[in-house]
Amino acid sequence: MNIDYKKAAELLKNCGNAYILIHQSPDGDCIGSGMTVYHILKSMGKKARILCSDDIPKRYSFITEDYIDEEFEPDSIISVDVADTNLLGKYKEQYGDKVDLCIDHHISNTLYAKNTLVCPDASAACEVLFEVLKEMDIIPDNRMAACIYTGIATDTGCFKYENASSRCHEIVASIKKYSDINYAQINRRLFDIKSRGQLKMESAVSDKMEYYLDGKCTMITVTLDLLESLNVDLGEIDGLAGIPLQYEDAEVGVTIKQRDENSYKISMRSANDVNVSDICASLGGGGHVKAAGCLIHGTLEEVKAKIVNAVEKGMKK
Ligand SMILES: [Mn+2]
Repeated sequence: MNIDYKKAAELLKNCGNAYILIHQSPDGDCIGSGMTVYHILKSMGKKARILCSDDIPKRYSFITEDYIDEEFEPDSIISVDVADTNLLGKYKEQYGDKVDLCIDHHISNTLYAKNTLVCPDASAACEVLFEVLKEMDIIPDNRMAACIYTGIATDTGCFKYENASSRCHEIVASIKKYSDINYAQINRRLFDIKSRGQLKMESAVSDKMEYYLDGKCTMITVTLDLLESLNVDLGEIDGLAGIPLQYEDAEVGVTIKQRDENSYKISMRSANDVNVSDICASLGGGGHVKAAGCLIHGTLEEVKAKIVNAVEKGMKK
């Protein structure tokens, strides 16, 4: 059932002790919104626990450092920024059909929860949560402000993408007004700093970038061998997908990450009008119009050929 802010606020007030589910390959928005719900519940004297199928990247440790993991029997299951139960990874089987409240901003939300607050116009799940907090008469404290800011800033690419609406700027303005934290330092943490491994990885993949379809389709590849030779782990390289679009003539930027011997995870980004959601759907995946992904099986050469073929068809549309 679709619900409004008011109903979501009411459910949060009455949810009892809760588990908070966030999506696999966690990003700033699901971590920020998960931690915001955690703080809300804790402030109301409830127990709260965040469950994620993958480890939280250390880049976000500044918003998770006051998280305390404790075991308890939950009264409710809440999910944030999770459009589909497949994104729950190893928790799908146990909790996928038991979610009481889902707060999300993906238009593709499958309405798997008993109650769903989904706002497709919101830049981030954290933006939706801000509205819920308002409904609850809660002014975000410094900790919540850092979480909400992190979600909005990361999902808008530091306010660069088209989803950086006037409303999202208003929310950030209001958060800044009532909090006392160093936002420049957060931005540096989220968007600027890199480990030595990441720096080495960026130069390695840029150096070997491939240019297809007259340079309109650019492609970088991270193989397991490359990860190993540079001593970098998969969790450290979530920022690579923007690199292929840095080339001036690129329309579609493709990042290929090897999963195992014969499977590759693809991230696709569109610079202008090409719909990469459609292209990835034709390859068995999906996502947003300008940022989508899929998983392809085969040898690396086969995978690249499939991608170029699908991108070429997608460009003609
Ligand atoms: Mn999000």
